[in-house]
Amino acid sequence: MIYKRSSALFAEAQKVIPGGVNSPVRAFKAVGGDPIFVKEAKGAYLYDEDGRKLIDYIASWGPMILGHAHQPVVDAVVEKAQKGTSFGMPTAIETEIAKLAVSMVPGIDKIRFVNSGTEACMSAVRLARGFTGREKIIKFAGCYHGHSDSFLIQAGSGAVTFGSPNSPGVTQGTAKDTLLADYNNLDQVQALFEANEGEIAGIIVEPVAGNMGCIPPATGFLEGLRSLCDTHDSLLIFDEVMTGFRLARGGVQELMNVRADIVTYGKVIGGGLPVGAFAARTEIMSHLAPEGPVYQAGTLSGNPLAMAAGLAMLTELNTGDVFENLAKKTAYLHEGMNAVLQEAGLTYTINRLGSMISVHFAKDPVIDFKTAAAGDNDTFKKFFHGLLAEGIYIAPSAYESWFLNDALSYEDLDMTIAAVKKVAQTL
Ligand code: KE4
Repeated sequence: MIYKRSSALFAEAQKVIPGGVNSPVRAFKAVGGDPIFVKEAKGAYLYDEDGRKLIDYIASWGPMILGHAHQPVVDAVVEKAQKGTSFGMPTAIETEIAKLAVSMVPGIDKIRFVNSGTEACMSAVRLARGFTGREKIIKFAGCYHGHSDSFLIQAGSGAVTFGSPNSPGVTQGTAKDTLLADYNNLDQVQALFEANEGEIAGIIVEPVAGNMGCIPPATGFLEGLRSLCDTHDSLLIFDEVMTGFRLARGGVQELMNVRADIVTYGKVIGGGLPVGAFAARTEIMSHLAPEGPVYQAGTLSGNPLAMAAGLAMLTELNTGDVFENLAKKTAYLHEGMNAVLQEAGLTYTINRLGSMISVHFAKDPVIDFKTAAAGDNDTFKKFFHGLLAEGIYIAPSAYESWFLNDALSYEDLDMTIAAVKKVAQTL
């Protein structure tokens, strides 16, 4: 089904923006058709340019955990904007949100704000290299840590969706310092350490993967990475850009009781404005400029407008039981979808953890990139477009997680399950 106004806007956009979008995964390349252009959003609903109301399951890829245009966040942004949005000078609000974030997350003493998850992860790796004096990092096939050169080596998310995990423009000089292992495979990580003894600055991992669909860590996986880093004096970097302030107040470190050395953030921490961050204990963060020699900077880092949105968001999340509510809603959706997909006699598997969930049309359990890639993408395309026609917007790629927001009502979930039931009959 095409949506006239969105398609017209897409044609216009392509004249002046590469691919018509400012981030590839929005272009619907993985599912076909023209992307939907959103006019506005409120709560759990998107309102597209063709006047349709859609129940939203990507929440801007995670940030809108409390729903769109959440009033306390809007109020904070409007108030701050009237007093100036950025000064390039320190402001008190940066300390306020930094103190709150540090109080919510175990194992960190200090935090540096940047403008995106990519910047946070790129900076965290540089800090790990500066702190250890080593050059190599280990990442996992299918995990995505943003578009910095060191990470576009079998990255997940958009890069995998395009089927070209190694991006042109990444030099061999860079690629040689990124070692790859399969997610949930500790033996491979052990082998990499043995083959590169004394050369590995750290491991960067999505502690719950969200860029191959949602893939929880196997039992003992994170603990195993922790132990290997301790044995080899390397740093463990948890990329919590997706999971931070989403799966628990203290993220996966709290949920799984595994401590990282450096943790990166994005998405939720900015309340929908461009904010990333990376955090660690004082011993590590003291290596960062201007205190230490590891350079990192940013014109708009910690700007008051973004900090106001982030502070309002974290303040909302710091009290109440949004994480438990979201986990219950996601379990309800899981059970409902499972029942109707099974009834339709389909081959599928559903992965879920907290408010992250994904549906894979694969016969084997999806535990890493290889098993995620074995999913039937043609069926996923029909599933995506069928749901869209029913007013349900899920991630436009099988390599993405869905993100529930707490504005979703159980009626919305029931409508979604009914739509899945209807679409499942056509697959
Ligand atoms: P950004 O630079 O897009 O803010 O964050 C990069 C990033 C880092 N780490 C993880 C675990 C991430 O998931 C991301 C970004 N996630 C994608 C969605 N899978 C953002 C969507 C997009 O690229 O447009």
